[in-house]
Amino acid sequence: MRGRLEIDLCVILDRTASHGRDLREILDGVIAGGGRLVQFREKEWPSGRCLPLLEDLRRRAKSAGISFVVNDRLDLALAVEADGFHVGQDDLPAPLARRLLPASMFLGVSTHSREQARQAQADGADYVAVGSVFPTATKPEFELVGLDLLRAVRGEVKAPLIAIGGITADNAPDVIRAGADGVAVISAICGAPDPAQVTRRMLERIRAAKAR
Ligand code: TZP
Ligand code: MG
Repeated sequence: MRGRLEIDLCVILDRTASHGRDLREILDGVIAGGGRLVQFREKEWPSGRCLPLLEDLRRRAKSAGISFVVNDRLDLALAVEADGFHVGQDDLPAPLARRLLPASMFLGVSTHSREQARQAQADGADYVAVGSVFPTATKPEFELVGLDLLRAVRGEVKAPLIAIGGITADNAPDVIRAGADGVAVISAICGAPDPAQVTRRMLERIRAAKAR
């Protein structure tokens, strides 16, 4: 079955947030900074166009021994034998995804309400993402849920919780204190001049908040 995911920090590799920089370069920085989990997210390119880049990213992640998740695109997740697959509320329904995935593959589900988070857990999600916790420019149609929803979901859902949306090294400790097990970030790292340095700093701050 599935092993264990280290979810302190999930860095989402998103081409449009990387301002023309190669995602390989960003992934190398994340690995150098100690990142243990990345997700590939591509909302525009068709699958065939993604594949050479995705295969390279997957290879790099594997040789560094870190976990690799693919957002929304089941064909691509299966093609590169990703460690996990992530769906949003408008993507493939989680129970169907769970049924189509090999038992060894993790399933993550994005949620924006208590009901959705409870449902994601019931549907077999290995982790539940909650957001957008803070305002973000990365996802134009984001639903702002705030730290209050995170606290409420924490009280009702035992599955690991990943907070997403507008998270930075500065506010990550607040998110952990509100009950998240980890955070997912796009712009804070894909848009940073030095992704390795921000990865390192975020991990330090998250781990310090958890230790308290
Ligand atoms: N889901 C909820 S908010 C969000 C997604 C994919 C975008 C997060 O991006 P950023 O740049 O870390 O705010
Ligand atoms: Mg989606």
